[in-house]
Amino acid sequence: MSRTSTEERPRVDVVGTRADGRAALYEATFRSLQAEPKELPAVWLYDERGSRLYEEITRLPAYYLPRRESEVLRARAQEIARRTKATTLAELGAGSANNTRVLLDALGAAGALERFVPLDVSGKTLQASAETIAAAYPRIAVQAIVGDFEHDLGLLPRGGRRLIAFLGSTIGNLYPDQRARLLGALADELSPGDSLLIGIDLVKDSARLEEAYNDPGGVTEAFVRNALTAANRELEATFDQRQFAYVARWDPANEWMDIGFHARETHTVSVRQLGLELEFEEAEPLRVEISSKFRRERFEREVARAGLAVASWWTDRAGDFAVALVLPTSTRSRTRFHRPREQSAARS
Ligand code: AVJ
Repeated sequence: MSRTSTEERPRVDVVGTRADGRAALYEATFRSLQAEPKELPAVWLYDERGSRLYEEITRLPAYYLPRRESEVLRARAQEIARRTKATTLAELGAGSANNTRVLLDALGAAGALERFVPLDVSGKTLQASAETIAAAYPRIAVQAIVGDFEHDLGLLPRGGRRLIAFLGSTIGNLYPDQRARLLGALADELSPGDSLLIGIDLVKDSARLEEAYNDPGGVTEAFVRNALTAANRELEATFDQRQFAYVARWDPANEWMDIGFHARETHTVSVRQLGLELEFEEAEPLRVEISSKFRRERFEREVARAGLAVASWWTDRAGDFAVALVLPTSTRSRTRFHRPREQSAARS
């Protein structure tokens, strides 16, 4: 890429990779692998190969999520631009930032946008998408952050009106307690004038959900198996692909897709970097991710509990997927929530 001599700084700027990021990941992995059921955290899915395989998933006919989200964003982008007047668009778990372009177009046309801040755990994917975006939108600065949205929200630049996008139903990968923590952290991070845009997959017919995670060509299986490959490489683990059968099924009680493996027979896996010897029983599950599906009421309640409010809820025509515009509340109800009952009754 050539630059003109008048340009004073690179328009793509990558920061992040906290020194303790790795330690936190190893620690979480150490804990999860000994939990019941055993689990390999979903971040292991997103190395360079995993990010590429996920791109392939987004093109699968049965994997409706990105297309539905794009339908909603295209219908609402101008309204989002008008209502948020964002000067900074940040994106958590940006990946290739495909659906984000709809927002960049609308915010750019509205004239206030100055900066795009994608945050992702995969440095290589992030660098590539930051450069693509910078080339396509020459008038905005791109400031990429290599990081994990559960730990690195503090790295987001401050000032102006910020729109923080969390698209693709990535929020579905979090357990309810992690989700509450993230929404709470976002509530702490948002100033008046800032806003949040969250993409949410909705509860629907279980057959369709299971088809979305069991494509006949095995792309999704290859994507999930790549987490074992990544753990073998980075953690000196001995997961044997032949010993694990891929399973992705709907859990109606928790309303999430449960995605991972069953051990084909009793065997042991060692994870050298973590000092672990894991005993697997025959048919024992190894979870790699959950993909939670939502209902409007529950989502609104969770958001309210964090001291935020759903200002708009938009779905595609089929009602498969929702995008919620979430705003900070002026009266921080999150702190009020924990106050004794008498006090709030006395005020009304
Ligand atoms: C990127 C987390 C939204 O849960 O649907 C796709 C990941 N896993 N197929 C999802 C995924 C298997 C995806 N998210």
